[in-house]
Amino acid sequence: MKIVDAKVIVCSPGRNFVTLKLITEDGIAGLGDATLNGRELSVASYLTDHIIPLLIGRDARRIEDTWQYLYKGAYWRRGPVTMSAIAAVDVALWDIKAKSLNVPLYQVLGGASRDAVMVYGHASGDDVEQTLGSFGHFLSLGYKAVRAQSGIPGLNSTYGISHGTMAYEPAEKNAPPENQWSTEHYLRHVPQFFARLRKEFGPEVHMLHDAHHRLTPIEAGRLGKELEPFHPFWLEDPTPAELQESFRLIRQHTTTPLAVGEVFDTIFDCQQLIQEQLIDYIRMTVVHAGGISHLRKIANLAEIYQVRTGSHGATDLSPVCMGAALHFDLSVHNFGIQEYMPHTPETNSVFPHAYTFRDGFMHPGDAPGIGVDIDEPLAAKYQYQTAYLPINRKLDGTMHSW
Ligand code: GCO
Ligand code: MG
Repeated sequence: MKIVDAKVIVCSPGRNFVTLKLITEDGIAGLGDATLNGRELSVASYLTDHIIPLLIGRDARRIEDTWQYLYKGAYWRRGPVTMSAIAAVDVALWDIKAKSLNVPLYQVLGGASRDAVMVYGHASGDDVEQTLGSFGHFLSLGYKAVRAQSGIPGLNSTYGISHGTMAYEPAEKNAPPENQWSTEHYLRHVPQFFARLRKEFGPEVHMLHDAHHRLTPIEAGRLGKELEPFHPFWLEDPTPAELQESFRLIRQHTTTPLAVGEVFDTIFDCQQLIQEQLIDYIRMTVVHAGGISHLRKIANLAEIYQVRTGSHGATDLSPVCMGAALHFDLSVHNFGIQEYMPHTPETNSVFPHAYTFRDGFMHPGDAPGIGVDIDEPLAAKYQYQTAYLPINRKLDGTMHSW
């Protein structure tokens, strides 16, 4: 089953997406997401310039061999651009494999380990009252787990707060927006905010929070400890994780569960975090972590150490990634939770899909393959637009992690 054609489709139905489409000699088409927010064209060019010429004529059935060929064959290993490009090929090949067998992808991945996958939504607001309203709205939609981010008194902007009624969307056209940061303001605010949330919504709902890489380990230890009475499901990205051993310090101070990894791209980024049981959830997802093949190896390593998955699922991952992630989530034994931000109607019309949401849970559907398609003529109407993620500065102007 030879690959005879490949194309990279860049479109912007509200935000930018990069999609790889592979076609076999039997006419089966497979899709893979290759979107890297704010750096989309680099992955598109890596695919067009370096990968596609190597794929034409290869046997589409040899998924693992192709993965190794692209990973080892490049000599220059790892990195988000390389791994997103490899992921797109890998997912497209899994899509083709499952379509050629006429089954949904999860059946090829060992079958379903559960009936459906629990997802969490994103509540946010300029202040606590508004965030409580947004949280209640997610509960009324059936969500069993909700992430809560609120504006911080004294700061004119922060991570995770949407503009008006739009879902939170960090990428902005033309130049990077600038956010303001103060660790002191943040640490004073979040425990009170979580106390209000728990009081208002009772003990059952899972409450999540994203610190978005902004604290030092000891500050994260303090926050984790102060949140313990309110039983958060997880505290995400408490500190930047380049230094994996820094999580030891957080662990010494708190039993609040920790989730990390949306910016990681290979198993080597989380090996120590997993093997020393320094985290509870690994946040890596299909598109940025080398595809289904590599992510399954990460999940298998994590399973031995009782770490569960909690894949990234913001709107900057396309519906192609979301579909693939749901097949992964349904099949892997140590699934924990899946992030879910619904895409805009424009995005959904460009990417028709079989996955569904019901009562806080999602299912990838039973269409053959990953169950996500792309409407190419419609995609062509939405031209790429330069967009940047925000940057973050402390009140004195010092650059800080965003
Ligand atoms: C999350 C993430 C996102 C990222 C975004 C960057 O937990 O969903 O932190 O909001 O910031 O995906 O592109
Ligand atoms: Mg995050």
